[in-house]
Order: sequence, then structure tokens, then C-alpha cells
Amino acid sequence: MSKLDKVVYQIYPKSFQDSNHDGWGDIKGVISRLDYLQELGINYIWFNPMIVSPQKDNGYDVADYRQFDPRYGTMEDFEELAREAKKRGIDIMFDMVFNHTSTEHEWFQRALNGEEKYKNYYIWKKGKAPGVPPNNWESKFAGNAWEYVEKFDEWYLHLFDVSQADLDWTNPDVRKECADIVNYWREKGVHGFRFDVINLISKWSYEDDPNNYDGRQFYTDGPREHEYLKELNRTSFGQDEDHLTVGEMSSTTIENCAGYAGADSNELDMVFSFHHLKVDYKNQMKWELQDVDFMSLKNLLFKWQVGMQEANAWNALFWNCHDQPRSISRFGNDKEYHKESGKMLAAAIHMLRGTPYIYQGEEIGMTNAYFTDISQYVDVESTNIYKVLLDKGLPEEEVLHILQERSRDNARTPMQWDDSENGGFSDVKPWLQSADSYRTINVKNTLKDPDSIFAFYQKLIRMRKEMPVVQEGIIVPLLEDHEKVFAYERKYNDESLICVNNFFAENTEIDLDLADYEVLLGNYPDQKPASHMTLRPYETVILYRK
Ligand code: TEU
Repeated sequence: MSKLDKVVYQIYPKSFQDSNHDGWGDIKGVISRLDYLQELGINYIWFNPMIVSPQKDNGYDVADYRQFDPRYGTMEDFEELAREAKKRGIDIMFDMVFNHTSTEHEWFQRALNGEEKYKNYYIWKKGKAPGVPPNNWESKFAGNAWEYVEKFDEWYLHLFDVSQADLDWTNPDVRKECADIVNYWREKGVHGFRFDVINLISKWSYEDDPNNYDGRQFYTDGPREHEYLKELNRTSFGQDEDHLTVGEMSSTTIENCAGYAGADSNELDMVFSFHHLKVDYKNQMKWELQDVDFMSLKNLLFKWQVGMQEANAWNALFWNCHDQPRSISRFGNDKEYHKESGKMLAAAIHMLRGTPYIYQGEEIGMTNAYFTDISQYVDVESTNIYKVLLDKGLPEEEVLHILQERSRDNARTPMQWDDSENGGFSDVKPWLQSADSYRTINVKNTLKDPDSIFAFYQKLIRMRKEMPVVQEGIIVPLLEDHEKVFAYERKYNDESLICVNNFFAENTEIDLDLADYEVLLGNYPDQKPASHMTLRPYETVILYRK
């Protein structure tokens, strides 16, 4: 199975490297940084969408699935990128956004013009009464999820921004269009695909959410999900032996993911699930802060690891992506223990069973942006919620604090290459300003330091490439009741690998039968395996026995 030794690196192209002095990252910029990625050792790059889009949601509002947005470059640039990447043993994964299109997409425009064929590509309903939407569902980006179109006296569904109209997957023409798009990119040599919020494409029904919540129970993991994914697999990427696919699953369950990413289910290779990234949400609410609930974090990671293993299904492993605040600021300590906690988080996730994803800048320990003014934010979700929270009566200071912790822009600030202005991302003002930390946390400094977070990631990646126990070993949770340590074993034939991780800034003790193990890797120089060990702040140790 080809996915076993893969490590995927996610590039947010708008923020990676500008080559033509417009403050906007581009394909040529990526090409100029491929040597860096080769040095890191990754073998796949997932690109967030670079196709034509009005950028209301940074490319997740697609206006043309087959053309690059000229701000990123041309098809020739892309072909050069693919060639240059291949030379370095790197494959390419594209993001397919099929739950919705931009309202500027030709299909939606033709729908608005009254062409029945295209109107049927989207989801339209009558209102409950004049001026009253069809139901009480809420958009993920705040406000009601329906928009009224006077011409039809009907409302269209948008689970995300009002400019992102949901496609109607019950329509076979829509399914065919999506498969054709995947096939178009396959012909261009792309064999990796990430499917955006793909478990929202099949809706259950359109009734009111009785709990006055956002309605997700009626549009998540719907009745025809597995059927649609099997069909897409059959009619597109499944025809390539060497494909790599991952579905982004919103509020899903292990039972459903066992199908989405089951070894024999002919749907996808793996899934992103997000339960472990909500352990600092108070009452499950993204915009209500609480400290990380470490025991929930542990339990969720174990539950998914063991649950997916029992189902013979496969996880994508990650702490970061373009929608999440930076893990080092969230689960680590981005000040006193920057290096220690950056490495610990890396080991904790990379030794698990599944395929690891590294989000740009994670490998050098990039931190949250710590913006102090709303004018610094660009993200539509952040700017919308800012208004909503102010309207609710929260003081501005508190709202800004919430955004510092939760805004998606924390992940989207420019990649930090060096300590020159804008961190070497661009020599003009970037579309989103750099985080101040670029002055010290940057690639140039990192590469000078043999003991860097980057060097640690290189070692973890090499271990996955070389060690069957990392690729295929079964997972066994350890120290399940320990309140500070996340520990587990991977077993493969006679081999055993144990990874222990202290998630706190204080020393803690562990008792494990480790006397005949050797230390493979750790973030403190002098750890000795023993049946009783003291782990220092954010210490990680990877131990091995054959
Ligand atoms: O995200 C799906 C999604 O629901 C969340 O990650 C979302 O960004 C956040 O939790 C809302 O609170 C995907 C993409 O990754 C994201 O960038 C897009 O904005 C979204 O779909 C719409 O296409």
C-alpha cells in the first residue's frame, strides 16, 4: 500500500512565497522553495485551491474549477512545478471543493438567468412565510444559511458564506460534473485529492433544527454519502492505482469514517476528523474559550486511533491546517518552551497510526499571529464573528482576545523565511500581515541550528520511511489515566516502539517497563530508559525494542 510511508506537507499558496512582488504567494514562489521541502523529506504537497475565485473565502468559493487564478500563475507554471516536484520525489495533491461553488461560478449565474438545468444544480426552497427562510439552520460563518432570490421567490442554501451556494448532489449531472473535474486534473498529472467538507454533500432533510442549533444533524454524514463517494471513486481517481485521497469530515463519527476510509470500502484513503481540536471549546462552542482539556484530548486521540484500527480504516494525523490556530500556541508553550513543545507535539502525532500532515511553518514552530486590531484580519469567518460577538454585548477587548486564540488567520500569516521585512515572503505589503515572530522564528535561523524543530521533523519523517513499525504497527494506548502524559505503543511482529509525551510545563513521573528499550529520539539530550522515569517540561521520548 503506497500511503504507508507518505508524509504530506500542506501549502497555503497565498501565504507561502511571493515571486512577482504583489504581496500574494504564487506557483513560481513555491518552485523556488522545493529544495527546502525536499530537505525536510516530505513526499506529497497538498495545495489549498489556486483556481479562479472571488476570494471571499480564499479560494473555497470556486468560480472556475479548471483555470488557475492568474495571481497564482499559469498552467505552464503549474506544469513546471509538477515536473520540478517530481524530480525531488514529491507528488501533488489538489483541493476539490464540491459541496458548494461561488455564486460567481457560471453554473450559478446561469441558474440565476433562469436556466432550469443549472438551477437544478443548487438547493432551492420556498420560505416558510414572506421574508422567513425555509428553516432555522445557521451558516458556519454566522447568520441564517439561506439567501432569498426575489426572481424565483425562493431561497438557496449556503452552509458557508452567502457567496458559497450548496450543490445538489442528488442531481446526477452535478455528480458527473465533479467527476469530470477530478478527471481533468488527473490528466494534468495530479493523483492526490483532498475533498473539502465532503461529508456534507448528502443532506438528510430540510427541517428546522429542534434544538435551535445550526442544523448539522440534518446535513452531516447523510444517507447517500457512501454511495456518492464510491461513485466518485469509480468514475475518477479510483482508476489510478497510485492515488492518494483524503476527505475533510466535519462533525463526523468513527462509524461513518470506517466506511469513508475503510481498507475495502472503495471510498477514500483517509479522513481528517476534528474532535481532538475542539478540546479547548467551552460547551463545544468555537467562540467560547477554555483551557485545553488534556484528558479529553487523550481520550479522543485514543478513541479514534483504536476505533479506526478496529475498523481497518485509516486516519490523517494532524494538529494544524489553514483553519486552525497554531498548535504550538495552543497545546504547547510558544515562549519558554518553544523548541521543546514544538518537538513534543511533532513526535506525539507522527508516531501514531495513520498519515501525518505538516502545515507550512509548523516545522519551524510558527506561532499564532497575536493581532491586536480587527483591521489586521482578512478571514470572512473572523470578521463576521467579530460583529456577532460585539452585537451580543461582549467588550471589544474580549472579542479581540477570542480572535487571537481562534481566528483562522493565525494559520494564514505569511511563511517566515528570514528576518527581513515580511519575513522574506514578499518585498511588498502582503495580503495578510506577517506575525511579529518572524524576526526570530524563521527558516534561515532554523537551518543554522542542528538541534532545531525542523531537524526533529526530518528525523520523524525518516523514521516513517524506514521503519515498518511506524508505518504499520498496531496502536496500543498506554498510561490511560495519567493526567500529564500522552503515551502509546506501536507493535509490529517482535518490534515495539513506545512514544511518551509530557504535555505540561512541569516535571512528571511515569512507570513503564522500559528497561530493555533504547532511546531512538527525544527532545532532551540525556534521557535514559528505566522502569521509572521523570519527564521534564514538554519532554518527548521515542523508545524502541526488538
Ligand atoms: O472547512 C470546513 C469547516 O467547516 C471548518 O474547518 C471551518 O473553517 C470552521 O470550522 C468554521 O468554524 C473547509 C475549508 O477547510 C475551509 O477553509 C473553508 O472555508 C470551508 O471548508 C468552506 O469551503
